[in-house]
Amino acid sequence: MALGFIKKVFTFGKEKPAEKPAAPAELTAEEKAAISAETEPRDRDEDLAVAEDPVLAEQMETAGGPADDLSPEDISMVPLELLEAEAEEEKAEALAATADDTKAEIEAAAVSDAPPEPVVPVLPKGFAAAEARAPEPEAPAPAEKLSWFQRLKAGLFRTSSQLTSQITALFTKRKLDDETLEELEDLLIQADLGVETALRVTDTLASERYGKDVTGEDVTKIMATEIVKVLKPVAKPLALDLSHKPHVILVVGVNGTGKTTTIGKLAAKLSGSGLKVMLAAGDTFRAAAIEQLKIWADRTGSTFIGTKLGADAAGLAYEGFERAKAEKSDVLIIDTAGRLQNKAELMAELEKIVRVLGKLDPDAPHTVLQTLDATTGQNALQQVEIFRNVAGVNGLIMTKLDGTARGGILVAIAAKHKLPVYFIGVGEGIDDLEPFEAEDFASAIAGIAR
Ligand SMILES: Nc1nc2c(ncn2[C@@H]2O[C@H](COP(=O)(O)OP(=O)(O)OP(=O)(O)O)[C@@H](O)[C@H]2O)c(=O)[nH]1
Ligand SMILES: [Mg+2]
Repeated sequence: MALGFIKKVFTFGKEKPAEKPAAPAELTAEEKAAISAETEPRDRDEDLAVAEDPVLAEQMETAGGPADDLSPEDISMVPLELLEAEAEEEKAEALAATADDTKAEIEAAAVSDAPPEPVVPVLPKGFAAAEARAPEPEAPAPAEKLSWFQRLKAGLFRTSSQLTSQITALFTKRKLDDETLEELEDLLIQADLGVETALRVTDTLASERYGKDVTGEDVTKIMATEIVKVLKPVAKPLALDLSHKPHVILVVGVNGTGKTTTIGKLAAKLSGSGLKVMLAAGDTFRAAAIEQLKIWADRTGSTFIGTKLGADAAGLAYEGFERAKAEKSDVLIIDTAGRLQNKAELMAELEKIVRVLGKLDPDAPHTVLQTLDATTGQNALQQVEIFRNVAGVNGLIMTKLDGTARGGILVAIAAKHKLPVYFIGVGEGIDDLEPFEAEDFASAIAGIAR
């Protein structure tokens, strides 16, 4: 049973999560303020509009006034009997005309199958019949969804185009010598790939092609192969040991690196696979952070546990763990407040959360996930170093790989820390989190087709 679950979850990143009904949109603080301002009773004087030039009653036109073309004198001069006789005559003529029209209509209907014309009522002056609504234009066929690799390639386009154009420029009509090798090494280091990977590429290139003509394409191919060698050992699925009930995932990282959003995306995948998920709002510093996680819980059908603003985060983590155990949740994901790795006091708080969870289960937290923002560049290396020492980080997720020119940093982090990279984030949407694949990533960064 547990094994079945594990197998399912091992591949959960590949499965499309079941569609969950979106939670009703929450009102933002501004929207609430706008609504209360609108419903607030206002000063009466302010409400009453005063006409600048009131129209006098005697100047007002009335609908039932005398006809313009007949003066009162004219009317009084016509004998009453004559008027009545004329009226009778007109009535008879009108009746005869109507009878003729009706007869013609019946005859026409008998020979035609066409649907009768709709009766258009005569509207009073000042009104017009609304034009018949044109039929709704047909919705354009949905654009074909890009494959995962296409999305990854698009996300890493800035990284790869910068890198490949520099490599192409360097190797235009040049033989491979020490000078070009050195320039290539600098270029790869500047692209955040790290010294180790840069040396791997130049060493392989030198051993295979030294003194020969080399094209930019030759170099990017070798670069992709070397990047795969670095990434392959860290591209692992997130293993969940569901015998724990719950498997506890603590999510840590610097401010704004995508912790809460990533938790939401993970919860969507897990609950979409039929697992019972609980989300604990361990970021007790900001009311908005608690609310943000609550929205993700609602969206993903996860249970939510939070506490009041400013409460002890370690206490909430403990309480969340106890409740998740009692409710037999499969996975408990604990959000934490973002913190800079050099703020000792905040880092100590993180240490406390880990310690407290360990009291309920010596193996907990079973996974300590760190989110890294791909746009940060080199600083991410140091972030991993410190969070790893303090909180025992044992897995990484790199976010914001869409549209960054610094995607190469993931290669440097993999080479240095050798920590598993479980997923990568390529957008803000619920589905924009994909299992990390070494070959895909290397090809996308080198701008080559797969
Ligand atoms: N483009 C893009 N934006 C992302 C991605 N992941 C998260 N974001 C956005 O990054 C911003 C910060 O994300 P959060 O999830 O709030 O980050 P956090 O680490 O929880 O932030 P703190 O709680 O303040 O420390 C939000 O606007 C997210 O929508 C991603 O993969 N791509
Ligand atoms: Mg957050």
